Amino acid sequence: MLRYLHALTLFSSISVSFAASADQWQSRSIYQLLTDRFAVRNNAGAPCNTSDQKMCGGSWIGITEHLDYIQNMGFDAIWISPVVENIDDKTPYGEPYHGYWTKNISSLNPHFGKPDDLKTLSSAVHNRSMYLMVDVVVNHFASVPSHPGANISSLNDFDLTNLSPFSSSSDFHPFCWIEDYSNQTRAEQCWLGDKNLALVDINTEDPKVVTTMNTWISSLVKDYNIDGIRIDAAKHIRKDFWPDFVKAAGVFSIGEIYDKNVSFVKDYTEVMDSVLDFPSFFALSAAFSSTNGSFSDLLEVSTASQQSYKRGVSGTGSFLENHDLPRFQSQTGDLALIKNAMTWPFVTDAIPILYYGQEQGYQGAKDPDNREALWLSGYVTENKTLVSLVKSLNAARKSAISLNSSFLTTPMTFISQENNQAIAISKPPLLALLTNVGQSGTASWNVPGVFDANQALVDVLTCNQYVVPSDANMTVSSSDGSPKVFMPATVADQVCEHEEKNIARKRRYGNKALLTIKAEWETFGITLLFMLSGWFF
Ligand code: ABC
Ligand code: CA
Repeated sequence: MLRYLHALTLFSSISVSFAASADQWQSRSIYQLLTDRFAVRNNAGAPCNTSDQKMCGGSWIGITEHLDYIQNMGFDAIWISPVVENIDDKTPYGEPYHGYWTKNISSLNPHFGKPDDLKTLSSAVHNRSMYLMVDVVVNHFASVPSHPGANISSLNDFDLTNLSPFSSSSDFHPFCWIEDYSNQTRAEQCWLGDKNLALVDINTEDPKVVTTMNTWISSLVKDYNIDGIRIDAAKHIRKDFWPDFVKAAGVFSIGEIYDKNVSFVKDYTEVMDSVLDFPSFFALSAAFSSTNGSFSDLLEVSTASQQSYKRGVSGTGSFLENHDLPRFQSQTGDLALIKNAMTWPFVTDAIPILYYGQEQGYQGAKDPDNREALWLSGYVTENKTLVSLVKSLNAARKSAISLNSSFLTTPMTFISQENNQAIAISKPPLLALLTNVGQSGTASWNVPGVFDANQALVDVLTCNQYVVPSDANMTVSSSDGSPKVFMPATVADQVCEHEEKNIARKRRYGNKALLTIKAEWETFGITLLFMLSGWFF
């Protein structure tokens, strides 16, 4: 039992203000996309040069037309870019194709479509029993200074009259750049952005401003039937602003608290439903981006998050990439490392979030290169290793949820390995074996007592079978550094059915799983018998 060094048990059922919605989101799997870059209407072959930082023509209709692509990978929620009208000035950072440069919160961004198009997207998402998450920016509006590039000394350096509904200086905090992110007062009351393009900080201490924001979010959610909100720059507003805001939204809220310290992020889990798990992201990325990465930070951070976030890691968003970070595949081309890192968000207590394009192997580094147009990939799904991986991971998680009613509420446990380049994560009925030895390395895991002796398992990533030894002590190795995700064969077969059946079969036959061949022939024989009997009688 000493091996269970990181066995985590802290998961309390403290009452959460918006428990129902958070609970509903817990079983979901989210595909994050940038509206301008995911799909153009009618699949037109629009060019899109990411370094130009210009609008490429993606739209809500485009998304609606490509929901099959997302749903077929097993996602049941999408997170789209902010939807409100943005500034239309020319800036040194190009056009607001990302949607974060708010000009007017009362009207929608015409580049992404008409209000009816957003309603159509929302209905289409719901018709597929999927959820819609919208990114919302409360912290700031955007403004190009009257003399871009020149030093700014006050709000007078801006023409605020075209912003709406806030356009008087009392609606904004007095000018100052944040400069020091560790000074919380500055982080909340000074400005993001720079002298080329300022993110003019809203005066969220003013009760009139607060009421306007709460009324706005309430209407936005209702008008477009939104199921969840991702709160941009949430750490830049005083914490006690958030409870009323998320209550006004009335749906699941997940905040962006861009910081690697659990001790900093944890407080925000008290004032909104959930947070994007940045601390785990930093540790995850470091653990798998090279064969020298360390798992001890990842275990430490995960343990700390389980213990300090209000609902543990449950309900937080686990991600490997987003639109602000260099893509993982810009840091390593080692397929084994990539597959291991991608597996993590799907096998922990969190809600998995996949940033569009990762499944297509996109390698853009930092903003703006990490915002490639997805249509340039042709949305190809056949023979795409990472698309298959994502499909299997989503299917495995769904199967686990349906097999074990307490899957979502049972905290994961880590089973440390003597070899510090391997790690096992148990979340019954899933057992994930991860390693960072890389594609030319060999990894091995020793996992005692997680499954029953002689139990038949399947690694859902290869559909290979494995029978637990009679002492229940699993010893598993991987000769190409690939991850493994084991499940009981009874349910895993459904997951493998999901995959291209023939490829899975070939793999199994290749591995001389004669029992499987026999079983399949038996099924075939019985089916034939039934057909013949139907014929004769
Ligand atoms: C534009 C251009 C860029 C150009 C930049 C100067 O201007 O596109 O090419 O380099 C939007 C757009 C961006 C745009 C910005 C500014 O607006 O998407 O393209 O950049 O005009 C959110 C969104 C993000 C969005 C905004 C603004 C906010 O996800 O897409 O940007 O609405 C901070 C904020 C965070 C914000 C992020 C971009 O900046 O907190 O809300 N994201 C430290 C700070 C963080 C800070 C981070 C990055 O640096 O603590 O607060 O995030 O600057 C760890 C530490 C962390 C530390 C990291 C780097 O290291 O623990 O604290 O983070 O170890
Ligand atoms: Ca602020």
